Amino acid sequence: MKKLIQLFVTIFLISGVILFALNRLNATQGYSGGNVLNIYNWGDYIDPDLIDQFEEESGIKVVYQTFDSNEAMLTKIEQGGTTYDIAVPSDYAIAKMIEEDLVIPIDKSKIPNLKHIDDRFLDLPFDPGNQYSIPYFWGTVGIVYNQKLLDGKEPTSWEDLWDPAFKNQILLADGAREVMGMSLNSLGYSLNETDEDKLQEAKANLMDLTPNVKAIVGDEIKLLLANEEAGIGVVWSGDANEIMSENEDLNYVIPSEGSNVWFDNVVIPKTAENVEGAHAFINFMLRPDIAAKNTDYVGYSTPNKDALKLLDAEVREDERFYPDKAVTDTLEVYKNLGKKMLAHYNELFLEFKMHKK
Ligand code: N2P
Repeated sequence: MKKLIQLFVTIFLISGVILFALNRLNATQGYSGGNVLNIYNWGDYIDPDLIDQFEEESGIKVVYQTFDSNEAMLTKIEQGGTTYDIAVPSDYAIAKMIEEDLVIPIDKSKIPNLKHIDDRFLDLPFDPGNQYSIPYFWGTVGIVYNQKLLDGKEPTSWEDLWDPAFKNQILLADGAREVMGMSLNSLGYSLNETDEDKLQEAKANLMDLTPNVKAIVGDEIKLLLANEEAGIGVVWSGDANEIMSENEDLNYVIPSEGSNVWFDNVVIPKTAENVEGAHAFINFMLRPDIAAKNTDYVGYSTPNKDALKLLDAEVREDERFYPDKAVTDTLEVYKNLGKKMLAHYNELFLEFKMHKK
């Protein structure tokens, strides 16, 4: 009898393991059966508790995958073979996706919570009338630095990063527009420059930065900076904000030459198989209590005016992350430069990366 019970228990455990493994396999391949929502988002860009909460409230199972640059996300969606219901590109990437017919219009009647978004984040040039995209977070590109590691030298401009005193101190976010933009801005050019001579000058300028560059990295940049592996990082504002709460020697500055202001919006890719679920998710994320919790977790700036009211004054009034007009006037949005020019930016960035290695 005892043997029989043991046998049953063993069979039960083995089938459990097999079921679990099958489930994982489905998840990693973008499972599309049942009521499932496939989300493709930037890394570290949602409070994981909110995924659980959405699953519980909606009965929809979320399958979640991440990327760490617009270029990586675009390449994957352009290649096809994906069934994402939700993606979160930035401004210029949204314009490109609209142009390439990769996204579907949003049915606003299913997004009543859109009323919580501040008007200044609606109807922006990359998606007039928000036909295809709904605001998620916004922010800047800037410099996070560790006062303790830099012997009292505090960078305030892009140009400062070329100072030989910062040898092997800089970590760069792995994005072509971000790094090329930094170099163009440091030379006094627009980060949307298309003049070939100026682009070559910007690349040569990056080559000159090589001795100061420790590495070009993805989401691990936060951990490396928080652990004081480098004194300086060129990062997106919210990533700086998040690590600043863990290490009080860190500070964030928007460089004096100007920089990039970006807007990340939620879109529904054309390949979506759960359009209904995608609308439910977008509406859920716009609820002020949910958006506030998400903002607290990720550290980025929220376009949701009613969520903002729920945050501590200390957060809302921090001008490094909610800069005033005088600063935002110095900032540029990346333009959609077209397929060819974007490929050229990628190439120049790659040449710099190869040189760096
Ligand atoms: C999140 C990255 C935010 C994206 N780790 C900037 N567009």
